[in-house]
Amino acid sequence: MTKNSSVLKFIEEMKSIVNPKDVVWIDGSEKQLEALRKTACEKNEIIKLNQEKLPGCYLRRTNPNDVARTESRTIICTPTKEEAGPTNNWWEPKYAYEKVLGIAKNSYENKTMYVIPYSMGIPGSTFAKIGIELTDSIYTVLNMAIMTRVGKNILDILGDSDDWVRGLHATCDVDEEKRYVCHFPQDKTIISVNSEYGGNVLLGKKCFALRIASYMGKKENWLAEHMLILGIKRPGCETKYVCAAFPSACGKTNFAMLIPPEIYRKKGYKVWCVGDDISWLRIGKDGRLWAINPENGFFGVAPGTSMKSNPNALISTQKNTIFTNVVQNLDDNTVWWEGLDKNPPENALDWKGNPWNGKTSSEKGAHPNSRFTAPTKNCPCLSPEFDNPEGVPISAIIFGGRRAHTMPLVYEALSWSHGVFIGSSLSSESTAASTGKTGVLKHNPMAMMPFCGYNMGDYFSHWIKMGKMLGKNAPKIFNVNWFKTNEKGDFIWPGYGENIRVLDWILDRCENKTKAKSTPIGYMPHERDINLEESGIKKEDLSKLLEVDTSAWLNETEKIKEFYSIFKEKLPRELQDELKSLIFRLKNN
Ligand code: GTP
Ligand code: SPV
Ligand code: MN
Repeated sequence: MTKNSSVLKFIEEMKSIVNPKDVVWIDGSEKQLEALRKTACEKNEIIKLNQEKLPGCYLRRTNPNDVARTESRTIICTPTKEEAGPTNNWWEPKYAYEKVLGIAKNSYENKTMYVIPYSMGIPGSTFAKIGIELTDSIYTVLNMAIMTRVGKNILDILGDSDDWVRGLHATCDVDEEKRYVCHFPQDKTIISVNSEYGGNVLLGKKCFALRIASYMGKKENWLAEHMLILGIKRPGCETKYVCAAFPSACGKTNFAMLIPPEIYRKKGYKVWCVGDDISWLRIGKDGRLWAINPENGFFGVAPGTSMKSNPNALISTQKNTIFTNVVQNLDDNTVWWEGLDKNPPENALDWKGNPWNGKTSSEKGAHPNSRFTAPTKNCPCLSPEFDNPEGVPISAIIFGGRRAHTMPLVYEALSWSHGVFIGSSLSSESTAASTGKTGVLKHNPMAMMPFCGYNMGDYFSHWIKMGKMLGKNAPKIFNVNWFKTNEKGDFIWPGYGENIRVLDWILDRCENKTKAKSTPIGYMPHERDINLEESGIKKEDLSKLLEVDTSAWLNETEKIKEFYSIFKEKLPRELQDELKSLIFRLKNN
């Protein structure tokens, strides 16, 4: 399919190690993909679902030891440990290549090597980047064909350039003790062994579009971020775009596809989804910050997705979708998960494939990190700008985490460097998106802790530098928290569609349409400026949501100080100063 010598050389090298029986190039045609689906069904790798109710949809059950990203086995391989920094696992590249290629050795024996040429971003556009993933897993091929733009045309665009990201995925024995996801930013190479789960093996996603791309962005003055992109049309205004970084399973897909409550819809509010997980941001010719979504599909959390919480996501999954680790309803061969509706199937198989009765079982039927892989094109609120290779201009950047206490519903940064401080000090309770205990409060700067491909201290400096380059065009920065709880442990804020009420205030601030209250932590809304019309939200609850508890915040600054200390001299002066100023403001309030 190509004469590109760097591509052919890489494939030959990898073939000599993993030893496949044959090589199949993925050309992107529906005919080839359909044949692969058929083969995967025959081998029981995927299950064809009810084609009348869910046309083009399939179910996959992964090995129960392989259901989420494995951060402890995700490694940045750079010549020095300092380049990877204190927040990443590090291996020396030579050691890493020997180790993981040793594990992959002969692992394709009697198997086919699939060669997937793909583009992150609109193929051929100035801001798109090309990758080639080699895999022995048809499930991975089928997912990549949804999540990225795959096919022969990508090789044509690449021509004889060697500017592309190399990827090898070897399923091996799905042995969790030998599972590694290695990144070599200097070599633009990713090697993943012993997993078949999403973020570990769909190499275009977190591995390339965040870890490798963040390293490229540092060198080339742009940003690769774990951010959704949405457009919001308000009555009498042109559509404005915002980016939001929330950690995994903290609400990006939901926010990106928000449906405003009726009172807002009647007034003419409408939200458009440009992306739900990853943004590539660069400074445009006009000096503003522009964002593209480099992906072509949604790899979304299934549990909790319903016609009530997120109809746009649910509708996106009704055709040409792959479901992973959800419940199979045996009555009509469809799927189910916790939170889909109040009517769990009684005659079903759980995510592990064991008989499961939703009415009587005390166990969950779907894995908490079960997912759907759905084409973006299915999304009813997909932005008309999704296919615009220039992307969209960004008016605001929003950070947010899952915080039961301390963090108010919304506040605004005093400046770009204060905004970088807010992003850098983000913490959030851990979720099922990664292996390990859930509900533990962890630092997660810019929601990028598991995804930054270089020293995070340098990453903070890069953010500061981008602000200087943007100057007066820099978007305003905000922080939100949908997850504050009351004494009973229930969420105070209703969330989902109601989040438009906060977004409305954010845009008013961007357009200088409303004054804010100065507080030690930043600008905050006056209570009267959050519109509670027809929300059922009580005034006293809003007060609770907008509370700033000085002693809790001083405690917070202690934790930030401790976290910052790991970066040593790499921590930018600006952030140290911001922390000092925050403490000063809190103490002198
Ligand atoms: P990744 O795909 O892992 O990056 O996750 P994500 O950030 O896209 O999160 P997603 O939108 O899938 O939401 C994850 C979980 O948070 C789901 O269980 C949602 O139901 C829940 N959630 C999302 N938005 C809100 C909200 O506004 N309020 C509350 N209380 N829960 C929410
Ligand atoms: C996340 O965990 O942030 C995801 C899912 O979006 S994964 O692709 O597995 O990273
Ligand atoms: Mn994500």
